[in-house]
Amino acid sequence: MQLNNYIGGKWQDAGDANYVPVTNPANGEELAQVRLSTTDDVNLAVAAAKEAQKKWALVPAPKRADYLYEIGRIMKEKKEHLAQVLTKEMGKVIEEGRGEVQEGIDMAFYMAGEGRRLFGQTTPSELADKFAMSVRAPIGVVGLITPWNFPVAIATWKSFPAIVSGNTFLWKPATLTPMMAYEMAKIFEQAELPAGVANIVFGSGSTVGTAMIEHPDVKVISFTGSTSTGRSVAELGGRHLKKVSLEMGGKNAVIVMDDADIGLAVEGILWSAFGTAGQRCTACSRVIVHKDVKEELETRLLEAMENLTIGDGMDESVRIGPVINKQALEKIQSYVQIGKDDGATLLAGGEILSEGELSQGNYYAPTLFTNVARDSRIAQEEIFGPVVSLIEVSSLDEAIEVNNSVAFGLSSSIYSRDVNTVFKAQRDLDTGIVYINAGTSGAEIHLPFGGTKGTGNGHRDSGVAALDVYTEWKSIYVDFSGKLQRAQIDNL
Ligand code: UN1
Repeated sequence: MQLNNYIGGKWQDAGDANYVPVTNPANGEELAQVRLSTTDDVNLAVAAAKEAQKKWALVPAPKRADYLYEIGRIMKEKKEHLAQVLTKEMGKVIEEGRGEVQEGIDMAFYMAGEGRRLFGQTTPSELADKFAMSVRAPIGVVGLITPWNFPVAIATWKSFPAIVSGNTFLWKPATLTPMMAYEMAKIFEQAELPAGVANIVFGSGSTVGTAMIEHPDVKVISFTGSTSTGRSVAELGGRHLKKVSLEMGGKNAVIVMDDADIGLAVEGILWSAFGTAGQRCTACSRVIVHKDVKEELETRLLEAMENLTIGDGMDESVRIGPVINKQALEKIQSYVQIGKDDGATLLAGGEILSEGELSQGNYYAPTLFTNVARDSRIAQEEIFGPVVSLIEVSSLDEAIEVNNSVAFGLSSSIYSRDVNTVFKAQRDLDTGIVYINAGTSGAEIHLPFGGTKGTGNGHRDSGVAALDVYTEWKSIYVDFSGKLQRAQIDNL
């Protein structure tokens, strides 16, 4: 199967004749080939999106929402198929594949509801017989750059608020996971979304991403991916005065206090650290544990880790699938070496798994380090794999300080039964998302998603906050006095 661009409602060959294979990380099987695009393809897509946007902006928002209801309905109907494609191309276990598709369905219905809200504000004027209001106005053509770890959900977080608020978009999915974008294009077509509202251009960040950011008709860039790429996106976007929304890395911690329900904490850590093989920006990669329960937590975590079945995510009994590719395996392995060299104690894992059938795919053993120094590289840098570091502390204040000592601020979590402890923690943990008695992952789509510090640049995906990325406030004054009224002068 060869994947081509979807531009202006048509399937179009990309200009670059080169194809990149899409392989199943569970077994190396080639699933498809994706044709790479050139700057010309981007220009074509932007032109189609710009043309379509003029009409789309005039479609009443509740009508735009009807397309989202239809998209959500089709996604629901195709949920199992979509989940299977997702698991095959990305590797996450099928249960999580279904979960991710569900996240997209939820986003469709949630944002469709926004079509009947998109609330503005009315504000009293300081002058008599004058009415004042502010409304959300669409911005134009928006460019979406999405990562491979959530090939469908993250695209829905961005594209659905964009279209319900009257924009059209150009989407560059990750070249490692283009099949979900292809599936979504088919759904847009089936939902009869007007041509040019949704455009998909496959290709590399350096060509397609750069061309999108530099194009004068692309007004907003929404990016999710690594901090280093995000920084380049922001720099280039800044030069071209683009509104840039960034969602980047995490170094999320679970804090386990001495009064925590340890069994519950173990379950939360396992789910957040090893789910999606640790390849979530919300993954737990640090456990900050009170010294009085450290030993118990280590023992119980190790016990529980023995039951984690590893293999092809299509097998319903498997809990941990492969990582995305060989480079990811190497990166994880090099961090494990750094951890050992820095004097951390390796309690479990720490190796590439290559026995039997596992040799066909990219499998890394769930890995647990303890006695990790809080400032060591494995405790500070994002690894994006199934590796978790235990750090010992003696008090809540110290735990919060350690949590906040990293360059990222996406998600954090605390396990404690004490109401004072958890209320203080939710206030002082410097992250965009805080969980009390739950792991660091599992954000729901109707709440703002994003983080502080190196995780982002102040914008949020998801929730009502996403509308701020794709709309501009327009303030409207209606003077019905029939005479000249001067604000700041005549009302004194
Ligand atoms: C990501 O890892 O980029 O909160 C997104 C979660 C998911 C989304 C993760 N709902 O874990």
